[in-house]
Amino acid sequence: MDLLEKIQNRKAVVAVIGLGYVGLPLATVFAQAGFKVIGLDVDQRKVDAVNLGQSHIDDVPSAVLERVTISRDNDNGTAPGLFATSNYDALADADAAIICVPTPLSKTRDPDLSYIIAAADDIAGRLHRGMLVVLESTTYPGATEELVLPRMQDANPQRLEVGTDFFLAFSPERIDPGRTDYTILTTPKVVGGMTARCGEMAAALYGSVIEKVVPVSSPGAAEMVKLLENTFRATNIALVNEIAIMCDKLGIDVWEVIAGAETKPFGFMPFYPGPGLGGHCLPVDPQYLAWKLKNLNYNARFIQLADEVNMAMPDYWVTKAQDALNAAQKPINGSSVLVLGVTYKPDTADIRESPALDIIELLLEKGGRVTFHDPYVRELDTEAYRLTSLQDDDLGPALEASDCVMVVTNHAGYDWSDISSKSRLVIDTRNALGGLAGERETAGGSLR
Ligand code: SAJ
Repeated sequence: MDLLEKIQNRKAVVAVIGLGYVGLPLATVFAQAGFKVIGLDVDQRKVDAVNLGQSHIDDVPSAVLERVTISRDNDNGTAPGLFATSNYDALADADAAIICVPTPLSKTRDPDLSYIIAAADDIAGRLHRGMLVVLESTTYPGATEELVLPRMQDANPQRLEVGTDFFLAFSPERIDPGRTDYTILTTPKVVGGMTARCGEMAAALYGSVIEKVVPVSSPGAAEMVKLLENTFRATNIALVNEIAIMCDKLGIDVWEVIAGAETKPFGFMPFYPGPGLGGHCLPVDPQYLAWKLKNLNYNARFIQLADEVNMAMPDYWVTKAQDALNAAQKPINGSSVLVLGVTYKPDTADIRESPALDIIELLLEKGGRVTFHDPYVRELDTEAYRLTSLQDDDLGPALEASDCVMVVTNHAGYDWSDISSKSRLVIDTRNALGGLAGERETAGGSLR
């Protein structure tokens, strides 16, 4: 039975490398669809937890995971279900291997490709005829062809040929943790194969679980689709952050302006000013594109400028706090500042690249006496400082005691009316207080 038939009969064994916020949901939906799935991860704790039906990913409830996991013992080859292992030799049993490993930036903000390379090497040693390899991790255009393909071809003495002996594609992940209006099954899946046959195999595999598959002509096109999506967001967020600064200087309320622009039913898409650009996607993905183009002697100016604007927002907001305290004849040095919300976006527990971390560091550098509260975060332990969250969810006393309150992440659970009434000075980076604030500064800062 060839790969296509195995996929159509759900007899294909699918390996997912990396059981994080992308890999675990993907492994789960393939298992739910009746495939035998091998979940691979270097973290033995994650492997053990998955096999016990204990999920470490919010989007995969443990009750769901429990229903699809099978232990290795009753594994009879292609029995449907998911089992997890840290033994990459299991790849020898896989008909398809999907790479869902991290693609972070290094300390010098260059791409860290070590995880992709390690996964490719892990597969290459077990590559066999008829196997499909798909890279999902967000990366620069050309990575699949330049990093993964050579490792597949060179690893085998019999030198398997792509498109005939094995198949290779790129398919960007579009998982948005916590989103419920679009799920992994209902979000269209872009697929770009090294050859037409590669694309056909990858489309057949994803098409067996995901509602809509969107074939493109090559892995490079698919890699670029993802980078366009997230570069579009990062640059538009930077644009609206700069518009906010302009409105501040013009004495115009940027939030009123955005609300007005939003009434245009076509040709406009709202983005909102904030404390900066956080998360593991937007601050990172465009840098992969810029890095690739730098190697081609091209300067990706929009990405560079957007990065500068977004990364300058924490300083902009701390300066607003400093100026507002100064207006109340209080130096920031020695003033008590309460930071509300430290995750990178509301109603998530993720603090990766959160601008709140930079805001707190800047406040501490200026001598501010900083406390923070976040319903999802109990402690911040960075290279620059270590702070424990306010434990008491009754914020009243802390609000009243603070010289300045900075709203950095507008979690849905905050009582903005209470915060507004009990705070002497609020610097509101998210317009969370909206009309609640008294006299408002134009860029969303409100003074008491
Ligand atoms: N942000 C703003 N203003 C905005 C929108 C976002 O300041 O108008 C900030 C957020 O506070 C956050 C950062 O930008 O710090 C990123 O926010 P995000 O809404 O883009 O959320 P992410 O980083 O989780 O992006 C993910 C991406 N999903 C995938 O890569 C699969 C992105 O492509 C999605 O469009 C985005 O979720 C989404 O729409 O929620």
